Amino acid sequence: MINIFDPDLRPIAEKVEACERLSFEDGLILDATPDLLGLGSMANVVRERLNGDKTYYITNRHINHTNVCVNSCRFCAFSKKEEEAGAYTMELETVLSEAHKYDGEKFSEFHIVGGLHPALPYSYYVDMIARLSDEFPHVHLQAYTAVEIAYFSKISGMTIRQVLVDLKEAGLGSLPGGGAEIFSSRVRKKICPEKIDAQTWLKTHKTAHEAGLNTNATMLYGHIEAGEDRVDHLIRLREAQDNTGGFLTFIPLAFHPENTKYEDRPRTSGMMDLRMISMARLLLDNFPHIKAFWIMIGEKLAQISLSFGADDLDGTVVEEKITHAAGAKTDQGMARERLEGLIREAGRTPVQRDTVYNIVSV
Ligand code: V47
Ligand code: SF4
Repeated sequence: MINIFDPDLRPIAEKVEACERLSFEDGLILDATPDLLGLGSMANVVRERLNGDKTYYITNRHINHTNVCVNSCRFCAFSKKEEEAGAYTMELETVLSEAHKYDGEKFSEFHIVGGLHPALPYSYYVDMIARLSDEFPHVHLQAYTAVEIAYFSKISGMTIRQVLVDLKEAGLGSLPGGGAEIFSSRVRKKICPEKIDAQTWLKTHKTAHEAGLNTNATMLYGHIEAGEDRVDHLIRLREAQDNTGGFLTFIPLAFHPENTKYEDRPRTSGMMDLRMISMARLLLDNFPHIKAFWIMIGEKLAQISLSFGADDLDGTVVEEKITHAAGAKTDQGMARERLEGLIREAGRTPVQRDTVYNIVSV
């Protein structure tokens, strides 16, 4: 049942009940409505239609091999220049020993992303995947954002397709969803002028899907973007998914301003965090999953988001550096038992999944 007090939401609720696709204009209404509960209950209808009361989580470990980056995105507190204090780059031996650090935890995924290093050779990235794949044949390697893949293509002189095929042959399992930020070129030019444009991000994911690699998608919100930029971003992702069907999940990323060029901006509100999850669930009708990344929005809101459209909390993570560099107050990782407890308390059924949503245990 959908309870709505904003009359502008009623025609949208009728479409949701009839399983009709929402338009750009509908998206603008969702982005502006004060009726968060109306919005959330519509998103919950879709969430339960697609995923019942299941809530997915994964036992994963994040590894960031370097924070050195040739780009200087204005929203990023993680990256450093090579000579700057706090800059680090792991030797491959260190990446391997990091991966072994919690042996016995039975991770099903390593999530690996890093900066665009000015000097590391292309072989470093392929060897990292090959060696991890050799030592951890049962762990799925979700590594390198589209931004990194495009950079590898630049430094190696190979096409994006060749890079993806090469990495897949070495053992790459899928691509994470980072680097999408906001597709609007007006905003992108301001917040990350050196980063690949939206077309290149989308083309890299399309090429990955064609090469048999699934990928995720994200949107960084709560900085200088407007409502129409958020709706535009989601609709462009929906079109991309219509073409290839290779996206697994969408993750809205709440901007953290500390230690960034936008430090004077407030953090996102609870209203906005829940609105992004609900809006994504309603507009991305062809995405099987919407992930509430508990690291970014906090355990408490992530738990509530399970009734506002989200069906996935991501995972144990162990060590998160990117959002914590920008002032995240959450823990860096969470025990599997705690994740399960949060899900159960929210009235949902915890389902342990692997990266591509095969069920590991219920
Ligand atoms: O692309 C950078 C974002 C992303 C900040 O695929 C920031 O399952 C908030 O994409 N405040 C990398 N966000 C992380 C990422 C991700 C995370 C979890 C799961 C998955 C997945 C992907 O982090 C970057 C950028 O959009 N980011 N700085 C910041 N200050
Ligand atoms: Fe580099 Fe990525 Fe940070 Fe941009 S967001 S500065 S590309 S590490």
